[in-house]
Amino acid sequence: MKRGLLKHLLVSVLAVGLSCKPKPKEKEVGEEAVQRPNIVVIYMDDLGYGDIGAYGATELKTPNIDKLAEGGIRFTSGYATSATCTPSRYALLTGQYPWRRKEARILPGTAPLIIDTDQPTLPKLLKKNGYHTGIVGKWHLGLGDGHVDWNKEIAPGPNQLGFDYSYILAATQDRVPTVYIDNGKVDNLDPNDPIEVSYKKNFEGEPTGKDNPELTTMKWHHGHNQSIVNGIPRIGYMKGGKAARWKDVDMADHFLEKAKAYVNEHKGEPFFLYYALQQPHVPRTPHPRFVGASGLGPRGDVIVEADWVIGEFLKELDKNGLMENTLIIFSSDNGPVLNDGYYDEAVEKLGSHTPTGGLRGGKYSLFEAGTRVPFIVYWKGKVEPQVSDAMVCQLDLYASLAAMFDTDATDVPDSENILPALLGESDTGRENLIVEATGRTALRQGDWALIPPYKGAAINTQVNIELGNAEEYQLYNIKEDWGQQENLAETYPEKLQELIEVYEKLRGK
Ligand code: NG6
Ligand code: CA
Repeated sequence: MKRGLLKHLLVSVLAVGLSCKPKPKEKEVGEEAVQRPNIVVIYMDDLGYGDIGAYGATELKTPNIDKLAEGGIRFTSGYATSATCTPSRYALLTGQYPWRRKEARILPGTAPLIIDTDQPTLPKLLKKNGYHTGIVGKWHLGLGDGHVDWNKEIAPGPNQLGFDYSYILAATQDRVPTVYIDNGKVDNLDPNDPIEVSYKKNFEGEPTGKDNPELTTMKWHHGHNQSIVNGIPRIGYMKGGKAARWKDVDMADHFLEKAKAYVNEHKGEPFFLYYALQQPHVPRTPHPRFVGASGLGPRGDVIVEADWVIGEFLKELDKNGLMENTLIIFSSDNGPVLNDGYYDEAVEKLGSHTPTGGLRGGKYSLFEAGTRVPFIVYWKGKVEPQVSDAMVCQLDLYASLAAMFDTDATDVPDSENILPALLGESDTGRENLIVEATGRTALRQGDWALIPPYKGAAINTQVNIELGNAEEYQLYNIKEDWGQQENLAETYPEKLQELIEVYEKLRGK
């Protein structure tokens, strides 16, 4: 508390001091000219545009996230680069478009690390600028060099990419290995019960969701029928490591404890925490105290749980006097999905809740709901509460934060400096953006969305989501047509041509 206050006072005194001086001809240099607030990125998994109160949800209550939105900037055109997890996280951490890297697709739990250790990353940038850097939560960017022994040090991973501290789950909650990894080592591993992981074949004698449905407490709908952990059938096979296996219902509390501990340990220095929550990705496993909390089934319950977790985390910042000195960015890695492979009543109990907020598509889709997500910037006493329509993307955090430290980001050209928009000082964000969904790309520019023709099914019937595939170009005015119902490609041939040219230039075609 004291330290935070002191810091704040010091900054205020300095600011007053500076403003009394005659206008400096040259930029102030040295320690105090550059601001170094703590930076926290709270990143949700599969949370849709309409899944929180501040973005229009009425059936689902998210008071803590809403407080961030009401006291900060609520962006209406905030984007993940992609409609799935790995590529969005790749872009967030590297500032590079994920379609430049063919490995940036949904990864199995055994995939090697897809970020080069000599590549620029957000944590490296912050480290260079005096920050301690940590990640707590979901990783899903691969680990190791392709030959990981889960019983030894697992590297390279986050700690080789600029994170001083990492406490992660390797891939997704529905993929093996179902263990936490603490700075490159499986947490709580009993050396007498080694872990083996395979995405190719089962280990002899190990039950699977496919062959042993009687051992499952959650039923699989598609995929998710391999190794069973805690009664939940997963993607991939795993053997051993019994003591290290996570308890799904405790995951939210467990990550919260780690995030709080991180803040407490590093409150005396500028810190960057990438807090990547696992909700509401499948399997949706609310702690018993949240079961039934939303009335919308487990998907709603884990969103309520995540909101509670965020509230507790904010309390911890507040308790330590850090609110005025912490820049918080809240967003999601991709849009919503209801049935993503388990029977968990997400569809049946949805009622009138609209996870997409009326946008078309969802997770996996090139339509807006795939990538347009809640995006909130909160910095108490610093950022004016407002709603901003500026187009902002997670890809831009790298160049924007670099600008905050007067650091050059020319090594990361895809990332744009939109710091004034992110701090609410300008309503101009990016001019355009290439969005990506399962390897396909599309263009957002101004009020327009352009989707090039793609072969393939119009709808993924397993998840019941429109993917955006069509034989012809699709052009939508998303300002006037929020739900992308009217293809204007034939009505505005010149606009169509203009956007095709922009798209092809950006894609290097
Ligand atoms: C899909 C899984 C889905 C989810 C997704 C990754 C099947 C049939 N579906 O392959 O359940 O795990 O991958 O989601 O296995 S993401 O948010 O991490 O991108
Ligand atoms: Ca996701």
